[in-house]
Amino acid sequence: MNIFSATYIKSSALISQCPEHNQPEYAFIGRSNVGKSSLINMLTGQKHLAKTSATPGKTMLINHFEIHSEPNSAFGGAAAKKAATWYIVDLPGYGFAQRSKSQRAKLEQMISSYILQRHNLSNLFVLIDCRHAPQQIDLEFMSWLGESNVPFSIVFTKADKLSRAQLAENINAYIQQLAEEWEPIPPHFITSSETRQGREELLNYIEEINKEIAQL
Ligand SMILES: Nc1nc2c(ncn2[C@@H]2O[C@H](COP(=O)(O)OP(=O)(O)O)[C@@H](O)[C@H]2O)c(=O)[nH]1
Ligand SMILES: [Mg+2]
Repeated sequence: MNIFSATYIKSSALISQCPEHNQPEYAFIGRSNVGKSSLINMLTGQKHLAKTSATPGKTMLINHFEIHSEPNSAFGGAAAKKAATWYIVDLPGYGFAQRSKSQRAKLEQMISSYILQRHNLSNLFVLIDCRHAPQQIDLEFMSWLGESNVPFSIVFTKADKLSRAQLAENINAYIQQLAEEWEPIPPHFITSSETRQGREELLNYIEEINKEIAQL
């Protein structure tokens, strides 16, 4: 897939303020600082599209970006070249301990109503820092997604921060942990916003879902 434009649309505090819900939408979520904004910038090829930060917990709103893309396959004629419009959503991070209890409750309420009520949410990408052992907060969040029938996949981030052997070890350990609860194991991707590892795989995955939706 070739992304030829990515534009910031708006930031919303409530689902009722989100843009029109007539296009497939892909949201990115995970703990504060896991690399959500960096991944969005890497995928779109625009370094400053989503605000990245060394200080965790900055994104407090639902941020919509509109994407225009086309398949990069040269085959299949005009139909296969059909351009697509879809949204990327940068969500606030969860589990940021330095927020007050009431602030956290408010954010959780906003995130869960977005996830459960946004009809055009085609897939939620749950980001996991590949350096860490499985964390309860992520596992519980994914269990809740499963119970709520929310389609999601896992994106391991910051792969450049580990050696090849350590990366393989950590991913295997994570998958073993997932296998205790999930059959089949949710789709997963290994990425780095530094080296652009995983970019093609993620964009192809999105393209496939977009195509399925277009055929409905
Ligand atoms: N080395 C490396 N650093 C990353 C990567 N992704 C994000 N970071 C850094 O991690 C910090 C948090 O990233 P950000 O995208 O703002 O995380 P967010 O809070 O989940 O949106 C920033 O300092 C980024 O530069 C990655 O793939 N590799
Ligand atoms: Mg962010």
